[in-house]
Order: sequence, then C-alpha cells, then structure tokens
Amino acid sequence: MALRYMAVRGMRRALTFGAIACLATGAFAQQFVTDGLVTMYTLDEAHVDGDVITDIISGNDGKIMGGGPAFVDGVINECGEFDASGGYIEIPNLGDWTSVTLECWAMQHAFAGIQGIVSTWAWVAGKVHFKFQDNEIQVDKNAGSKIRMTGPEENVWYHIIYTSDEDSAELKLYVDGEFIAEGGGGNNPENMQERRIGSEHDGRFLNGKVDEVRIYDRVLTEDEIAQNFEVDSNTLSVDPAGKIAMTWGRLKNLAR
Ligand SMILES: [Ca+2]
Repeated sequence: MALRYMAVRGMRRALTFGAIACLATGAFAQQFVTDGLVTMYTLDEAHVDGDVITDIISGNDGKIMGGGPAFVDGVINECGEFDASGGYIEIPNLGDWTSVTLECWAMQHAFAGIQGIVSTWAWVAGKVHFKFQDNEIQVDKNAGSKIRMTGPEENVWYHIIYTSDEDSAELKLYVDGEFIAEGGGGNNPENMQERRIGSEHDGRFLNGKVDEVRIYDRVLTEDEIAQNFEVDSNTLSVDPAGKIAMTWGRLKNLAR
C-alpha cells in the first residue's frame, strides 16, 4: 500500500510538471479529481488479476464473487458486465466514513425490479443502497430518505454520483454531471464495512454494466462532479497527444 501511495504521489508531482508544460503549449487533457480519492476500480482488463480487481489508488482491491462479471468494452477501456446470475465484486471493509462521494458509470440491460449498482447486502444504520429499481436510479441511506431519478432508459450509460455527509445529514444525487435531487441522510457515519459492485440487499444482482468506480472521503463540489463527468481517461497522467484518440474511443464505446 505504501509503495502505491508513493507511486501516486510521484505521479501527482509529474502531473504538476506536465500541467505547467501543457499550459505553456496550450494543450491540456482533463484529469479526474484526485483530492480525497481513496479507491478506484477501472474494471479494465489490465487491472484484473485472477479473482482480484485492482484498486489503482490505495490497495483496497476488490474480489470477484459468484463468477463475477465478464469484462467487455466500457466507457473507458473495459467495464464489468453482469448477467444477474449471481456474480458480483466484493469491496473490502473500508470502515465508517464521515463524508463520501461514490461515482461510477452504470447501465441496466432490462428493467427488472431492484438491481444493485454499488450497494450493500445489509440494511443497518449508515448503509447506503445505490441501485436501479425498474426505470429509476435510487440512493437511500439508512435513517434518511430515498432520492431518485426517474426515466433512465435500458442499455444507456449513465454517469452517477451520490454524496453523503454525516455532519450536514445530506444525501445528494447527480447524473451525467447534473444535480438531480437531495434528501436527508441521517446523522450516522456512512457504513462502508461491506459493499459490492453489481448486487444489492439479499442479492438482487445487476443485469447490466458498471465502469470506473471512484470513492472519495469527502463531498465533491458541483464543479468537480461536472469535471469527472467530462474526463475520458482513467490514467493519472497528462497525455495531450492521446486525447483525441481517447475521446474517439469513448464515443465509440458509448454508441454500442
Ligand atoms: Ca474501465
């Protein structure tokens, strides 16, 4: 973990020098927000090793369970495609957090009741259920209220972010960079002791895809959320020369 942290620090330092160089030349590839970023699963094939899903930030590696997903073309490189047959990815115990921003791209292939996105098995204080339910995207923190976006379509990618904060007791939902809804989240810390990608309370497995999961230990601002919606790379480096190619790759995958 320490080595990875040092590597990230080194990359951030390189990013700073790269940014200065790019500002001098007028070219800049947008970077996702790294301040407060604790865990990130690209779900790229390059970051899958056997039944381990690599956390490229801090070593909170996920584990493939129940056969897991297939890895197919996603928003950025590959994503996890789940078939509702019992496969999911287990995120290790991350403890209790005061503030959380959880972000991913997700789609469901067919409306079929409740389907977990990055959700939880148990339903106890501070747990957040993050899921599709028929034609809604829903976020619900135990001891708070359920917030939702109605009208997502089948087989369409959505960039989804929720934020939760113990002190303000606020829970907020953003989709495709836009604020959607807010509600009460209760004054409990967010319970991150057990979390899973592609499953929900009592199973409720996803029939769809998830890509680029990022977890922050603070509430991102609306500008930062809009920034993350726009990024088209999951690398921690500035690569102006590759920006056009990466943008084309993302558009091509979104069209599938
Ligand atoms: Ca990916």
